[in-house]
Amino acid sequence: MNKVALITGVNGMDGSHLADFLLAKGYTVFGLERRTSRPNRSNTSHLEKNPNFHFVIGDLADQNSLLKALNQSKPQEVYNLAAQSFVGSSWTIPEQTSDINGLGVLRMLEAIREYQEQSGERVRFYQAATSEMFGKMVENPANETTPFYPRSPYGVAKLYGYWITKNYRESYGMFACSGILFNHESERRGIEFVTRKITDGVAKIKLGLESHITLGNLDSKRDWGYAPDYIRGMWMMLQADEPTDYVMATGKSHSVRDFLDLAFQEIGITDWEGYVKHDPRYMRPAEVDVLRGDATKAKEELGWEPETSLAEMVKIMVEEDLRWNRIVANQLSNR
Ligand code: G4F
Repeated sequence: MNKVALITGVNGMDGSHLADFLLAKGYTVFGLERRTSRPNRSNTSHLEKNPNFHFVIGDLADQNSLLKALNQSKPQEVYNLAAQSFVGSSWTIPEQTSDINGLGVLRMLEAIREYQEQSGERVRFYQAATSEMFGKMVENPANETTPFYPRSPYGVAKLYGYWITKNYRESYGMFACSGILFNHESERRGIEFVTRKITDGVAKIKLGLESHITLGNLDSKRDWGYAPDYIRGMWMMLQADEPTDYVMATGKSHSVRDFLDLAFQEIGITDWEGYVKHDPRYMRPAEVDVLRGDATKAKEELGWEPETSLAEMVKIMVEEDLRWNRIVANQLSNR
């Protein structure tokens, strides 16, 4: 019998890559999406006709909808990737961020507990935790024993999700674990995140569609990896003999400036300063200055390692944004 997985947040970058990954492994995949008047399926429209993939309606704000989704899909594995994922917005909508990123995890764990009791089946649960929980970085690089110091409502809410997952593992013996993933990006990244904002902006500059990119803090540093590498790590965590938490990271930290260097290099520009403007609107009330992770535990226990370098990832992202912007520009000029 093929395995069945339920993914929350399936329309996001991670959710859509994970659906592709699990389908290629022969899983039947159910993707939870919220009811909206217009579903946001730009990352998942290619799955609509796949007979092994099914959308299911549900919401992390509605526990009963989660139980229904579990009963409908009957999964062996649940990947909780749904979240208010943009750190910057967590100061504007702190309560909604806390509800979904914090209490939403509790609702899913409770729904799984009830589903397990009713059906007699066992479910393995993956929680998308984050390096934002390290925030001020008490220790550099950070590993699974580093104390947390979140710097945003987003980070604080994710910390609740992390602790409640650990607590349900210890309280009820659930196979529940958190992946403490450092920044990971791809060509499917939302345009509001700095990496995609840069690669899309660079592509538009190359095609003469824009004259500049407007950004905030160029000095902050992140440990950036390629999302499909991290998706593989999520799956490996749920195949382990015992549930536990893992840091996943490249171990290397680069500034936003370094990212700009690499992206502009892809279009043959080395002196990019004149193409980048500053706007204080993109500065945050509290910044995470630097993030860098130590993934030794994941390497030793799971055999997980990132395979794609930052330069390779930037190349993929710029090429995809060039391709996409060309299509849009052609469509507009043919009108
Ligand atoms: O791309 P970002 O918005 O990502 P951030 O805040 O690091 O969060 C991402 O990674 C986390 C893991 O550590 C995830 F949990 C989270 O869900 C998300 O995936 O910003 C990166 C850095 C920040 O320091 C920000 O201040 O880039 C800086 N930045 C400078 N100018 C900008 C901009 N960020 C954005 N989004 N837009 C700018 O114009």
